[in-house]
Amino acid sequence: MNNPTRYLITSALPYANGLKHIGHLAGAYLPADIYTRYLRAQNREVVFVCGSDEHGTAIPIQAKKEGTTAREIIDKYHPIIEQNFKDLGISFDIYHRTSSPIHHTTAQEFFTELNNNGHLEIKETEQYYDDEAKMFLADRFIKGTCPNCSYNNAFGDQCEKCGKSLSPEELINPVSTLSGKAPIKKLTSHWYLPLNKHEEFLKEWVLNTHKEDWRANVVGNVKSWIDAGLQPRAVTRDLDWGVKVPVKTEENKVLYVWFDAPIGYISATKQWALDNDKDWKPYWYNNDTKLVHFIGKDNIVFHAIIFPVMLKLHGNILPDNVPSNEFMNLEGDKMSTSRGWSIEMEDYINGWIKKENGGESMADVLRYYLTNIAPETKDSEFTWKGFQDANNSELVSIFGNYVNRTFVLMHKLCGGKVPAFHNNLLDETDKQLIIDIAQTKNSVEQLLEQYKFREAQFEVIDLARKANQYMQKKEPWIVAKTLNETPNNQQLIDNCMHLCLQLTANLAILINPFLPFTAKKMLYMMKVVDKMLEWKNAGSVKLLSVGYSLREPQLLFRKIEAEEINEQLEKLKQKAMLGKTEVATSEEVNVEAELKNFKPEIQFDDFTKIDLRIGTIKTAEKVAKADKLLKLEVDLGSEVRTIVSGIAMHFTPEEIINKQVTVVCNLAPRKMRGIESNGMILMAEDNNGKLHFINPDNVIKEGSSVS
Ligand code: B3M
Ligand code: ZN
Repeated sequence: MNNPTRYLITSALPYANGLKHIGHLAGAYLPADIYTRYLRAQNREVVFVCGSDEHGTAIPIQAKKEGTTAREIIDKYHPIIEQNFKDLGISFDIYHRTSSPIHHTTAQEFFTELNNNGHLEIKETEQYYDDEAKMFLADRFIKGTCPNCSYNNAFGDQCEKCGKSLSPEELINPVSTLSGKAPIKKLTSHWYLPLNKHEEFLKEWVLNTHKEDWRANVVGNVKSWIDAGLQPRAVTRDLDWGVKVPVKTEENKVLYVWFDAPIGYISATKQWALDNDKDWKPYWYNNDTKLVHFIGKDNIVFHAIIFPVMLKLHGNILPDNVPSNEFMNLEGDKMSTSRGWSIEMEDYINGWIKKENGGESMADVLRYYLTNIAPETKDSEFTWKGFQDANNSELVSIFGNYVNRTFVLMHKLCGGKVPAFHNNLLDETDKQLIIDIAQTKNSVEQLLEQYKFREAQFEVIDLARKANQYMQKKEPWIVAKTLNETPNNQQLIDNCMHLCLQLTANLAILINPFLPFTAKKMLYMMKVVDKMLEWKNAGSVKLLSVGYSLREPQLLFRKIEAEEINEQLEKLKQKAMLGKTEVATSEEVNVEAELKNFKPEIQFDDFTKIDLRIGTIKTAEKVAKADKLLKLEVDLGSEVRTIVSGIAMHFTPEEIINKQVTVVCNLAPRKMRGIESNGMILMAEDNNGKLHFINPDNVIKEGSSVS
């Protein structure tokens, strides 16, 4: 679209069910941020929206894992993810939540309008039902044997072993993860979006209109869905967590998460407009709005097929582009938080940014490397060695080194001021540099408009590379040695430094969308205001005025040592080991596998280090604001200990008074919710996830040791 009046940029809404890793960052957030920062520098009207996706079965499943409620899960992860994005310089205009009332009403109104206008169909089907939990089972709540690879722990919607998409009906020996029992089939009715009726529209719109300007992977993905034959998609679910279906029904029905989540872009825009006294409607209804959805590869069908059909039926505008990346692997393997093979944004922030003074520059280093290896057309790979190399041999040696040298020399040879420029002494090398500056601006601009972030960033670094070569060729420090021998020498030095400084100002403008923290530092060094970063200034060599005095240089990037990289590799390995045990002990994995997997052998001495004693629970009370915790006073004969135990979901305080328990007495004290816990109660877990105390068959003296 040429010359839109306004831009609406969206990044996929991450599920607020856990930390997000740098592969997510590289896919849907960093490129969107670069694009938005570039548009803002152009003074275009732009709103950049995102927020937490707080519905779907991902949330209650995580709640079950953490022994808490869905509400607690979203309230825990939403603010963490929001802060992580901030720390990495992702500049959303709003980071909204799909649990907000404005989202619920927006999604309900959307559904009602489609339903009232006859765009949805109701169908009755048989679905799996857990007769014990009295609940229809969402796909993720059913497990069984994969028909494809015989893995006996496949989910109802996908086998994580072989990757095949499944429907619950295909599973062999399905089991409900809620009760552990085989589910029964029961009739239920749902609303469907008949995608099959919109095939012609999709063919024309994606495969024809956007054949050239959308990325090949997106067009290809849409084509394969269409070729396979589009089917009606259920847009409601039997579940009690989500946006309630705004029609009276017998069961608890909610909108399917993939129906409500993209509407989250609309509700976020509404909230942004309310907060900023703006009108949201033009963003979703006017044809002169350019809507761009930045997403990860596995979200293509939702943003390029399903949501556009919904938007069309609802009378909204359609996205102008849906840039989607391929996957970013990590050190030779697929990134996965659950397997521990990942670098969480939180980890990176704690390990690199918060650790050192001026650590924001480490946010830029990550941004730089992720863009450098952006999987725009094919899968790519993050390696810590690659990260180190990109920093040391590009950011430090090329960009940082150039800016630093320019400032040091300007202070040394030109009195700390922007020197005059003598046109009469302009030579071919100078002329070429001036051309390079203007050309870089144009090519960066063109590449950004085409969502080619990796190449665009390369152009900026390439300009710094050329600048280094220019300086190397001019050697002003050598010229300075013979200052009095040739009459023009100071003027030649001035010309060189003048151009080098103008080029530095250009670098600040051009790097700003990619490395905003670095651009800020450069502004400080040049003693200029934010306005200088306006895109229209790029390409010019008249940005800094003659005679203006500039600050001392600041270090833009520091070298990364081999030890730091080895430390990260070690960390990753350890996390992967922990990740594996976590997966193996989570309730999601079948009990059989868990029973078979004994821990590695230990020596008798290791065992005798643990001081196990019998105690009696004297008092028990709930811990405020912690659904899982009980605070216990446990009599151990010689003393009474305070122990905080995560058993509140399994026992009421009253029912456990005077129970005998086995206590690990010499465990280091730990603070939980501000209460110091001095020991741990041993529990056994049965097939249904219910906890049981380990106690003697007859009441015995408190403090008796267990061995
Ligand atoms: N939460 C899936 C994901 O995080 C989903 C995206 C919603 S975008 C409207 O991959
Ligand atoms: Zn399989």
